[in-house]
Amino acid sequence: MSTNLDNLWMPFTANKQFKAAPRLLVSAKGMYYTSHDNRQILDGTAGLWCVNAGHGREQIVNAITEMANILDYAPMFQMGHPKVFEAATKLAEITPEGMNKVFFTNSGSEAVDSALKMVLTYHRANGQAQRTKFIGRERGYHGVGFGGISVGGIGGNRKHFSANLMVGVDHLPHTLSIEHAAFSRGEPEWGAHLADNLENILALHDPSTIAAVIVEPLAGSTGVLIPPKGYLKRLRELCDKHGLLLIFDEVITGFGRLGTPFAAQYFDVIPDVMTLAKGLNNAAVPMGAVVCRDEIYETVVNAAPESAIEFFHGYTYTGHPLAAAAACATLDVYRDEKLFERAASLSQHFENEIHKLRSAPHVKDIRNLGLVGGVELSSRDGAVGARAYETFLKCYEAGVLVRYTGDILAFSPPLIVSEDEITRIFATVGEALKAVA
Ligand code: PXG
Repeated sequence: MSTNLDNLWMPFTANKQFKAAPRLLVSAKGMYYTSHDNRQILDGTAGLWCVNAGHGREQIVNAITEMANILDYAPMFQMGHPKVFEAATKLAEITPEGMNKVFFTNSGSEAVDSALKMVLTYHRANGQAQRTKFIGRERGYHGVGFGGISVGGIGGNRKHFSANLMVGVDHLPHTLSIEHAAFSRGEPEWGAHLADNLENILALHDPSTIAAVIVEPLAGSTGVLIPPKGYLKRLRELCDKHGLLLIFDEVITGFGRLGTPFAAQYFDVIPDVMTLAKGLNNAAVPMGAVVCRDEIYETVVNAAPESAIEFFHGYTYTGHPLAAAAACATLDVYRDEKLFERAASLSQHFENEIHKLRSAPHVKDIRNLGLVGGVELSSRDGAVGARAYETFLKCYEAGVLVRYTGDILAFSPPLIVSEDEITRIFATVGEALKAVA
């Protein structure tokens, strides 16, 4: 390979291992990447769970190109530009009723940290400044900001920074139980009672000091953990009972992954705040967002003195014109091509195909909902993650891109995937598992 790999420090990557045998993607169209060795790679992961409309969409590319020619950049502090207001309006058309206020960021991590600050600002404006603590969940992933890793529940992402995490954070137990719910199709029957642990945690704190609970409705990154039936409803009820806000981190579940615009609508549980990114603009330009209930915005804005800034937060690139143009075009593509409905209609085939892997070697559990799936493998003694890594490599060699975390394989194809492509993804994984020791 002629590309010099020395200077780049790669994120969440074994740098030495990667640079010894690199895998570069040089272009992408529709469901396929082209690799540096000129092979077509079927994208079983929508990039990193983000290219929901498929790659290289002309409408989105044109919107970005046009905007680059019209307005490269505009400040957003005490200024604005039309496209970012249009993006907020279009987004509010698909958010749950009563959640119409949008704060833009540049990533999911920034969306999470912004949401935490928004909640603290709201409680203060609402006369409850003592509500400062947050409750996250084990195995939660909320990005990599100090706020996000504090409420997040991944040991590996926290251990080097443990002395510097946010104070006043506690965690719910995660909801995965292979013992009680292995090979569940869709939402597991077992586990709604796990939400009641919130009462135990609250008993250790004074509930009136808790600002919010933050969870992914379906935990993606740590291996596709599907919420047990009734769990999220129970969590909502308990938050209401104690006056806590509920934040859904929908960075992965947003934009049709479950066949509805957001997981909130799928589970019929409406949070107070949602964090978004990834599918928001098909990942064509970095962008995230926080969406909140109207009352949160109104309370904060109305509590501030005349002409004073209400929320001391924002980024140079908040609402960047290129990101906003990409968001508007992406939301049009989702609507015009009915891609969320398409995801819903493909989900049964996806479920049937992924569960065919039950008899494949090493498979310990299979989990799925909408167009998300996880296959958990038994780990090789003393080498957690090796089996999934080798399976990922074999799939890549066979022209299919999958994700893995630990010994869990994860699948989240673009919503334009065909039934045949779904079949191919899981058949390829089946073959790979036969070849892995
Ligand atoms: N919240 C959730 C629920 C996420 O999944 C973030 C926040 C952070 O977003 P940014 O844009 O700051 O990365 C995420 C990101 C994987 C994988 O393979 C998942 C993510 C990112 C990279 C890889 O599981 N999720």
